Amino acid sequence: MAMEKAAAENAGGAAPLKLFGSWASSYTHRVQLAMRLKGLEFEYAEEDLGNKSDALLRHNPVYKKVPVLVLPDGRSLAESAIILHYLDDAFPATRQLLPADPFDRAVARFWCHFGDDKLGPAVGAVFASTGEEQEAAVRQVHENLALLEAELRDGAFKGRRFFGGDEVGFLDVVLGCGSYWLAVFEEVTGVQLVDAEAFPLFHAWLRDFEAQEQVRETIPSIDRLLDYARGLRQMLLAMAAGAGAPIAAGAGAPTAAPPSAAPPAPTTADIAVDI
Ligand SMILES: N[C@@H](CCC(=O)N[C@@H](CS)C(=O)NCC(=O)O)C(=O)O
Repeated sequence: MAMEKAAAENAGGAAPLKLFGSWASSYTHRVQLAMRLKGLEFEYAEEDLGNKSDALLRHNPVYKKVPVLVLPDGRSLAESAIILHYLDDAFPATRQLLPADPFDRAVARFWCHFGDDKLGPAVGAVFASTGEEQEAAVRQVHENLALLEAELRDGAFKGRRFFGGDEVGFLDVVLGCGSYWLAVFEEVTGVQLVDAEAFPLFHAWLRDFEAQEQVRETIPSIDRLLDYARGLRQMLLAMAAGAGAPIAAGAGAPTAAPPSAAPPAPTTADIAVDI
């Protein structure tokens, strides 16, 4: 089978692909899941985001974030969506996650951008706020989910089991690896985000995605995520109270790295939630 051959070739070199990641990072999970779906072997290095390794800073001096993929020859790539594109290009004999058609590829990239630019930050804002600010963030999440629901019902993804078609593809990996945080945040904040009646197609897609074998291998246990999210929310709310300013949430969900609390006092721009 082409995939097994590619995996064997990928494993047969002197050094395998190496992934720097963080256990709770949805961006890291994107790359782990993509490599599992492709049957690519890789070494994994867990980063302490509160005390980043020299290797991570050397490989990603621009953003200093995980995930980073290091190739067998030592070159490296950062940014999860870029890594996913690279994996499709560099291992053409493996299962392709992006669609073949140029227009469909562009549509998948567009909705990937939407996930990182609109949906993720709105979810992060719900997690990191309370009161009226949180209510506004919940409205934004619902507006964004309604846009995805409409695409599943009548738009680009109508009639498909997954965004990628019959199988999990690029956009499923991108959206799915952030979407399990919705349930975690619902539990921690007590706010309902994915109402199965309001968003039946999105809800069904997420359940189907989460049931996939490679997804179950990739996503940490809900209890571990809940513990982590509870601690992080407490810390964020305490910091916001100390800063005397509401919290701004960044794209995605929480990192293990506490934002700097050193003087000067954090402003809204310093406190972000990236999961
Ligand atoms: N746009 C980036 C986001 C990566 C990201 O936010 N990574 C977080 C972990 S989820 C991180 O490394 N945070 C450490 C920091 O911000 O210092 C991607 O898609 O890879």
